[in-house]
Amino acid sequence: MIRNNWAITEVQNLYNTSLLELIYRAATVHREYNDTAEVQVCTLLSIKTGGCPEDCAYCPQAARYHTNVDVHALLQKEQVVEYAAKAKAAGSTRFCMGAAWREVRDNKDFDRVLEMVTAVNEIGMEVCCTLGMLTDSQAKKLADAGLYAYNHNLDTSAEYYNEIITTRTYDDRLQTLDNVRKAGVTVCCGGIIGLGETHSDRIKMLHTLATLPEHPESVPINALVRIKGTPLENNPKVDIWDMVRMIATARILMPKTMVRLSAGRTDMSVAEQALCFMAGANSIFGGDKLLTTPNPSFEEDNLMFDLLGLKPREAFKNEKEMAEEWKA
Ligand code: SAM
Ligand code: DTB
Ligand code: SF4
Repeated sequence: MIRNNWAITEVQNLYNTSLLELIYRAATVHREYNDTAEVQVCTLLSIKTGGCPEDCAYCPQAARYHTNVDVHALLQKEQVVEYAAKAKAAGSTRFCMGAAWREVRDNKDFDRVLEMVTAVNEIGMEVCCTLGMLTDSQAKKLADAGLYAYNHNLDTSAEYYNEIITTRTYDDRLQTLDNVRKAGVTVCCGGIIGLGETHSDRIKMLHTLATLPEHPESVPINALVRIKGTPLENNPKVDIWDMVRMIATARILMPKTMVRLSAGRTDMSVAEQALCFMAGANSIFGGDKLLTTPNPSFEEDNLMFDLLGLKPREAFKNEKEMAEEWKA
């Protein structure tokens, strides 16, 4: 049963379940709702990099920190489509374009992004964008252009948010998510662990996600990538068990959601990633770059898939299954 009325104490009890029992329960839910042999491979591209006015303490692209990021203006549509087609040929079925913007502005750059969305949709990939805050009319325009998903992370709990970002509020985030929903675009919304938050903050974030009016179709769980020059550069490395615990709890709370093992895989062994899949993760980012930081190559991941008996998930699977049910 899909529930949106989880009590915070229920989330807390799940999260604090002894680890092997938690993994077992998450694996059971995962098996019931999803094909556990399938993992979706998604690819990211930073279409506009660096120079961002926001102060997100983790981010290599915030202009105010001195990081080594390669700043560039908005790419051309042709460059983006070429990159997407290569990712598709390598087995990726979802393509996410990221821009280091605080919010979308109604200008020529946005028009170009709309064209990119249409072009990538036409090659048969699930198109996702992450462009910062959106108004409802901008969300509508993206939907009309063929956008399948919009990524907008809550990152952490409402209480801890101000420690990480001061240039916008948690409510701003929730408002954009609502605009995305209303436009009929699927929601991709998750968080980062390793920001210095407590277990209670993680529990609260999972509770917020699992009690939204509809669960996000996609929940990325990122391990902080520590970036030199940012305020969080010296944070301790995320413990794999914390990652597994987050994924397992998310899986139990949101059985049908795609739970994405997102940033942080370069620091994880195949055995550690296997635990994440066991605990319910059913997607990764593939290709040797995330937005600005390294990620395992397609070749490395293919070897991992062969070893673990996993296969890449096709694009638009939910829609195909719904169409089949309609026919029956
Ligand atoms: N500027 C837009 C925004 O913030 O919504 C979109 C791009 S932003 C880079 C997308 C997401 O990447 C952030 O919400 C954050 O969750 C994630 N991210 C950024 N830097 C990260 C890091 N160093 N480690 C892990 N995740 C990170
Ligand atoms: C998400 O939750 N993680 C991705 C995607 N959504 C946009 C981004 C991870 C970025 C990691 C740091 C970087 O490469 O710049
Ligand atoms: Fe800008 Fe997004 Fe990075 Fe925050 S996470 S500094 S909004 S690019």
